[in-house]
Amino acid sequence: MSSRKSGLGRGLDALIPGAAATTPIEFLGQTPGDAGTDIFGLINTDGSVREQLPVTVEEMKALYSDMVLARTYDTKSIAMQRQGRLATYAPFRGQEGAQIGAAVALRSDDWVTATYRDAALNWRAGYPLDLLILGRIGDERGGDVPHGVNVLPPSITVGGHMIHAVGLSWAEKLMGSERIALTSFGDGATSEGDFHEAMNFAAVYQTPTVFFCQNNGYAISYPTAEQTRSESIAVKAVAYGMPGVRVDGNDVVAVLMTVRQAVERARGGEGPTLIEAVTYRMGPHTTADDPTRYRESDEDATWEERDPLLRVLRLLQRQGQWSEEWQADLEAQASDTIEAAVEAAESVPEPTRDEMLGRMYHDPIEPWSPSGPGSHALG
Ligand SMILES: Cc1ncc(C[n+]2csc(CCOP(=O)(O)OP(=O)(O)O)c2C)c(N)n1
Ligand SMILES: [Mg+2]
Repeated sequence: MSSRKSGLGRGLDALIPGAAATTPIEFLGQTPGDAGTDIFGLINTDGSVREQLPVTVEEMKALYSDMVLARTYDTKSIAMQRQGRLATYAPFRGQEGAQIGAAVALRSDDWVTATYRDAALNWRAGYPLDLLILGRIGDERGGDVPHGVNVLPPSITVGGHMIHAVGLSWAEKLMGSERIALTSFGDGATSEGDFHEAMNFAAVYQTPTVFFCQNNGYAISYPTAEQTRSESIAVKAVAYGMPGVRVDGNDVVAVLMTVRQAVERARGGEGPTLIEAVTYRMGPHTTADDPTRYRESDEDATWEERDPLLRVLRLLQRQGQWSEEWQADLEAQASDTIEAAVEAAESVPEPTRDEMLGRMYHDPIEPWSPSGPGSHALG
């Protein structure tokens, strides 16, 4: 860990009762020479902590509970896909710490634009679970986000949603509101033109945007090391004129602190930040992928030990805050919540032909016939 002190982190000290904690802001405002290689982290894999954490025991338990729900959702979704009840599914096992930490740092009316792999982030930011599931069933009404939930439907297009976050946050800035936007994307998305356009525009116009990259090691089968010649993803921020920070994406508290600081900068009119959460996709790219074809066999074991849930479980055990009964309760509650959401999603009647076409065209096409106008849309 770096011992550099930028002095920019003083504002955060108030959030750390009695602690002189290192803050992620130390990694912000780096110079091109040393940018983006240090990783900010607070919780070790054995559950010991490097410094006093800026969260209470209750908050820690709530973060753990959210991660348990996220993992239960992931496991259930894979099973449902295997049963033919969901379309292709993109697992996020191993990324729960990054996603929950980021979402918890937001205000409920902040904007979120995220990906097909961000179910936990989207859910924790307010997207109803049953609609997430409905979307995975293949029903586009899963994208009908309720009024007041400022989370866009998950983007399947890699990188496309980053520019939406910049536009939304720019609009909020022009309207003089305090709302900010967080956009979540993968390491592979940084090779898309949209990433560069979004980063440049956000920096030039100082939009209140948080760029949250989950570097999970791969873009499908393509390793991050071959995705870019940059030393890291975070270092790319330097060229655009915004701070870039690298954080242990499997450390939910470190992610929470880092995103919180970036959010505070954005809300305070200091512009965008790029965060690289270093993590690992423990499962396949999607349920249609076989990662054994492109991964080293010992890689998974290394990352099993860095599991974001395991280290918090160990931390709670060290503090005498964990028991088997509590764990069983959490899992049972998570399972009930997810079963209820699945039931809600599966009880939505199938859309009629008119409903499907009505959502596709502004002016409904009548009479519709297999060879008539608009028929190409189904071809
Ligand atoms: C514009 C576009 N190009 C290609 C694809 C096909 N595709 C789907 S996921 C993916 C890899 C994305 O990798 P990354 O950004 O690291 O996200 P991850 O899947 O690892 O979460 C690709 C190339 C797509 N969906 N959209
Ligand atoms: Mg990736």
